Amino acid sequence: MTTPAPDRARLEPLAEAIRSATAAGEAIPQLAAPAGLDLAEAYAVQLLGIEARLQAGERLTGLKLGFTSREKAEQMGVFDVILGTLTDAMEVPDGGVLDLTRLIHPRIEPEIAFRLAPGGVIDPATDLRSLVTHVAVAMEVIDSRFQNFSFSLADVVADNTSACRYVVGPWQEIAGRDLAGLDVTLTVDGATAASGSTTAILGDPWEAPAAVQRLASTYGHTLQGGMVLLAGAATAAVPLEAGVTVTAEVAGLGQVSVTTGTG
Ligand code: OOG
Ligand code: MG
Repeated sequence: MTTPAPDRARLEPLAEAIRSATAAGEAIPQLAAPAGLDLAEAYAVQLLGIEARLQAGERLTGLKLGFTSREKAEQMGVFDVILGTLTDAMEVPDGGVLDLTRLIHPRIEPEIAFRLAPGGVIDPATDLRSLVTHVAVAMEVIDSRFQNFSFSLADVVADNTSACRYVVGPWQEIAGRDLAGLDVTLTVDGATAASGSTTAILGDPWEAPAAVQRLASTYGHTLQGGMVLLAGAATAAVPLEAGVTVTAEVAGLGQVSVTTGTG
């Protein structure tokens, strides 16, 4: 999406405020209401922030949905499905160390990830689901740049849907896999911290690619071959502390884990 010049002048400082809060690891007050941001402008702020990250050398790796589950929507008081953007700087390897330095108030949540077939830019009219080749258990670390992890719909969209880090487990070939009704468990040092079912994700995680496609074409996100799509959390998010190992498991699909550290 190219943002018209007058909007750019108004929206760029908002993207910059979010960028510097992220870099400093310091929360800022909500900004959508004072700036009078509507939803389309909030997405434009998000995309300006991503543009700056790409200019600084990051690479686009995927897209993510938020508030696809009722429990998440209730936890945060936001009831619309939202789309955010993932880059390589947010990726943590399965079994790797997640550095909490300069994260503000990180939380972790279990997700399902899809991978699209390799290729170039995808025509927005293509059925995205037909391009999915692999699925995996994943976790997303979210870290709102807003004080008290509290925001309006436009705030959280401008803040790239609180996207912070993500970790994807071993990819499985889809081969007509049914993804609804699978038990999901999130454990911290072996103790269950959250549990639920993949049915919590839009009724069936297979609904996620169409939701990504709809939001991407409405708000101007690029769809590219090889991208990872995060379908949204299956449970409420859990606050993350240093020195713990967090594992997400989805019955029949596998598991993924990460250990937190500081520096
Ligand atoms: C927004 C992100 C929501 C999900 O999976 O539902 C999200 C937030 O909760 O701060 O990523
Ligand atoms: Mg999420």
